[in-house]
Amino acid sequence: MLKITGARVVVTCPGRNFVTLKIETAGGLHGLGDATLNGRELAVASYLTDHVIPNLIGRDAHRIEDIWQFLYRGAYWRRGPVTMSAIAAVDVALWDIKAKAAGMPLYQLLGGASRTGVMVYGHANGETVEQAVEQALRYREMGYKAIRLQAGVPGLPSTYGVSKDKLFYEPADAALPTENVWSTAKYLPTAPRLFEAAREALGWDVHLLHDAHHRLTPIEAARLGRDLEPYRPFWLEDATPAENQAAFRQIRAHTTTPLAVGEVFNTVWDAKQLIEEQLIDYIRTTIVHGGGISHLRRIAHLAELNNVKTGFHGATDLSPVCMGAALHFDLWVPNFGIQEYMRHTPETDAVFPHAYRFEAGELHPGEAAGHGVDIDEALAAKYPYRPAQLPVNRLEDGTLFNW
Ligand code: KDG
Ligand code: MG
Repeated sequence: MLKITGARVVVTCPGRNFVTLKIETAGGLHGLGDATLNGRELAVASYLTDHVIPNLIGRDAHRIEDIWQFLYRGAYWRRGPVTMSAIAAVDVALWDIKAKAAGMPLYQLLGGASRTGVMVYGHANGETVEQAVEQALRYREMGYKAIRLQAGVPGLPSTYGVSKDKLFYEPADAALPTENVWSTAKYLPTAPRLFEAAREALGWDVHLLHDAHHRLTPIEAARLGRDLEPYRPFWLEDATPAENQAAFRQIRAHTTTPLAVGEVFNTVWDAKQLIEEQLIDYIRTTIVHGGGISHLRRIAHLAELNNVKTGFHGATDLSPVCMGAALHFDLWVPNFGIQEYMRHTPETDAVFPHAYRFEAGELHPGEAAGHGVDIDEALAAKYPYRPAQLPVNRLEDGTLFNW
């Protein structure tokens, strides 16, 4: 029995908001879990403080599965991003504690390393195709083996994935949502042009990825997938909104471009049909939004049976605590594909000292006991919460669209 004696939520904003759960035990060990849900941070903080923490005190920190089931089944109201992010925070903090108690890095508890490092992809973007390709060349110089490419769309004032600050893209940029304008007709020819220019400049010895960010219909996505085929993309991500899982049948039927989806999913139920019908190639749901290590493990096993690999979401709104846990998972999981790695700012890295490191296009979780990520609470307190929401998107005639 390793008694949980305390738990609290730390909200901090070292450049962007992060919600972190800290669980303390009688033995003096503590564990951390990320609970950040971009633009809706305080909802998860309240869910944890008001409804979860009172249920944790006095329980045995070693009974991770029982606590997971208690929080999932016991709430009666299942699933959803707020609930599942809160459960994930508890789950990851408990895995952190268990691994610390064992004196082992977390990946050893999961089954040990399946590889020597975790291949990551970085984000190259620019207002124009030329600028995006220039950035891609910089990423290759930094050692990246895989690069996501996003470029501005001629005729649109701004678009998803294009930022002024080239290393730290942060879309949640205002207390009330920024309004963007979208035109699929203007966008569709730009991605193939971008990939053509990138292959010319970078050659074929680097993986290239692209995110359509939920903006296409299945038939538009099918056409884009076909147009990208000559450039052999590693994946086309979030081609179409995925609440309608069967919609991916149409895309799949028309293109051999690999498909990735799932960063907004919360449970295996969001992806069951996509995985079982082998409609996708990569599942992007990651630790914090998908119920933690205990639930991601179930998703990954189902995916493995159906030739689907992992490709975890790793944007800056997933804290270093999530990244640390994800890297241990990535190092172990047999059907690993790739890990997204958008760098955090130096301020964020200082608040969350971590054992993981980047080297030659790969991340390694390090050998510290637990998941290897801690929080400097005194420093965190210097960065109070600032309201920030993600943008919304409208079509040129004003119709509200997907962002
Ligand atoms: O909070 C939303 C971001 O994490 C998301 O827009 C980033 O699509 C994204 C990606 O692939 O990193
Ligand atoms: Mg994405």
